[in-house]
Amino acid sequence: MALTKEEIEEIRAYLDKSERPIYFFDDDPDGLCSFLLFYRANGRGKGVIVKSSPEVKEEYAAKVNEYDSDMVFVLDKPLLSPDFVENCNKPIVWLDHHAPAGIPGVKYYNPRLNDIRDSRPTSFWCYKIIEEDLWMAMVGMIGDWFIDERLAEKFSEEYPDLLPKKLSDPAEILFNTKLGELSRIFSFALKGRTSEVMKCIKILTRIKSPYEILNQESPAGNFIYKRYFSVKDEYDSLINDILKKHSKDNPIVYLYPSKKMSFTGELSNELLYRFPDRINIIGREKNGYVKCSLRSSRGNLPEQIKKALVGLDGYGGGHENACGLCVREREFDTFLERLKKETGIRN
Ligand SMILES: [Mn+2]
Repeated sequence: MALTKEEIEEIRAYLDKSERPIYFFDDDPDGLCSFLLFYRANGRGKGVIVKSSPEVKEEYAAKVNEYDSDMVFVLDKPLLSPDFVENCNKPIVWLDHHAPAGIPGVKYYNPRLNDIRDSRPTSFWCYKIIEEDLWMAMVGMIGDWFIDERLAEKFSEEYPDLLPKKLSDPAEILFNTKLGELSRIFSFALKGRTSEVMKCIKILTRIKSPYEILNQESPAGNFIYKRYFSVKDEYDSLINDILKKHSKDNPIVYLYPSKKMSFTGELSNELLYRFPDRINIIGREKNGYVKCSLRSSRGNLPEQIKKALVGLDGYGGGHENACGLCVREREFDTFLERLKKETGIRN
């Protein structure tokens, strides 16, 4: 057991008690759905998406005071700045499933503290805590490339057309089912300008069923679906370009300018699904740095990245098969050569 029964009850009690919760969450389906689950269970509060950095930085503390919040929830973010804690005089509940990184002054919950191999997503735990809106929890979990057999079975019974029974491979589900498509719809709702993103999130807090979106059964669902298609155009042009130019490579390396939307995580996932035995690195160039997503099914990716980064100006980490990386542009080639050695790729 990862989060204990006591921990689950504690978090539930904090959520029930709060009258003006503020939520800081990661900008992917797992983070978004974690927020939506808590927001919908509590019925009040404000959501703040934390983009472009794995850390909730100091400047976000001002939002807590601005909103006059009574309780802070940090969801699915790997890092929290000690200066944020310093400048925020409200209780902070931090729930995450990345490498443990708790700091003083915070009520920190992470399944890995009890079992380092337990990387079940944040939305899984949010569902365990509130036990409502299973469909949204499923959207979040599959976005993190994860499926829980028991919950999947329950979900399939209610929505056999979204997730056929007996499917258990997350990649297959992500790219070949309606549930997977929903996860991409949620993911694409987070792309683009912050004002548009916040509008989509607000609409998602009110959606009652997955069919509202998939079959455009309401104006709200229709809005989210339309938005998905306009973002998808941009995504498709990138994936098609990669497939045209790099479908024979290993590793697959593709860098594109940062003035386009960030799809590195989504592109990486699709490439891992299409080419499961290859490594892929998809990045955007910005201010002299390259920010990348890496996927690989060859062993321990965080360890390999750490070794390849020794002495270089950069950082990276994440999960065993899925990582983020930021490295100085002129050192990218060095990093790449080392990573090939670490992972046993020969040219
Ligand atoms: Mn996550």
